[in-house]
Amino acid sequence: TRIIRVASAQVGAIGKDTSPLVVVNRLIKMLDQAHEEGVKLVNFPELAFSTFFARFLIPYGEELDKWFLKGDVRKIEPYDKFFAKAKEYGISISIGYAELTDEGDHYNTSIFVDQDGNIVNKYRKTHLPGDKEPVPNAPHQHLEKRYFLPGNTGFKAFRWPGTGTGHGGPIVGQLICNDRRWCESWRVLGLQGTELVLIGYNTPTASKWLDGVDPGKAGIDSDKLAKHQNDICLMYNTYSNCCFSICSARCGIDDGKYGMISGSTIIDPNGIIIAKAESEGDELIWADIDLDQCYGSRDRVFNFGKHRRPEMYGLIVEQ
Ligand code: CDT
Repeated sequence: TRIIRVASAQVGAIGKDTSPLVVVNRLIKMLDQAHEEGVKLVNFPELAFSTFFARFLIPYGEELDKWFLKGDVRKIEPYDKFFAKAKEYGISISIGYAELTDEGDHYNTSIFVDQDGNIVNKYRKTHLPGDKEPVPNAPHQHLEKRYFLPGNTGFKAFRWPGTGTGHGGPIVGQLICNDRRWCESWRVLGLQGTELVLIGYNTPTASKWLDGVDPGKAGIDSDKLAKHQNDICLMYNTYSNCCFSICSARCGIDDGKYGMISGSTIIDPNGIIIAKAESEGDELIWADIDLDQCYGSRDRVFNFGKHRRPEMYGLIVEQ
């Protein structure tokens, strides 16, 4: 067995004017709890340090760049306190933030920082949802295509060494929010033998306005429908790629009016949810996962080498 204790840190409402230090202290509180529980890895949400600013129309330039972090995020105040605490506890983390590069490019990014404080992987979000131009008359906007460049890192699996689980460490991959809805993202990680997929999300409850789905037709309200769609993509893709997944929500009602779904999960290779957040706010959930469990279906029904027919899938990669 290769058992390791992992956690998902769900982060509740953050207002437009909430100070970064207040957010950092909330995240540290969850690190404290993780440390008490003997957790080795904590997964945090997409854009975890601020409110989901892509819902606002913000002028390009200085005003927009205030939402972004430039340079080594581990060394920027007050975020440095969060990274120092994780290192002190020897806890590895995956966390999302808005990245401004030295060249002036903007990305929706996630980093994996190991137990010694080293950045082992940087992933930039591939599938950017929403719009470049504001949608007239929508109650609020989703302007990721306006503020971020499409990620250029690709879905790169990496080793997380020093965990004591043998085999050179777990094989890990990162995805960000909308990426989780696309089976292609998962399969590219699956083909690299990924054992653990880490995901953060900001999913508005008002999906009728944002993605064209009419919850009325599904007979349930938009919050329930969005949670259902979140669960099914995670359960199926975790199962069909023979891995574990940890998924963390930025949720709650920001500024009293912008609702986002909760429902953070840890899921096993059978597609079973083994831990799930129950609140609409900050909450740490954890589970002991045995990475050897990835290899049952990997050797049988999802033995990629034996059963896949890539020669029949060409349409998927045609433009
Ligand atoms: N942040 C993010 O990617 N959210 C999307 C909602 C898009 S609705 C225009 C998601 O897939 O959850």
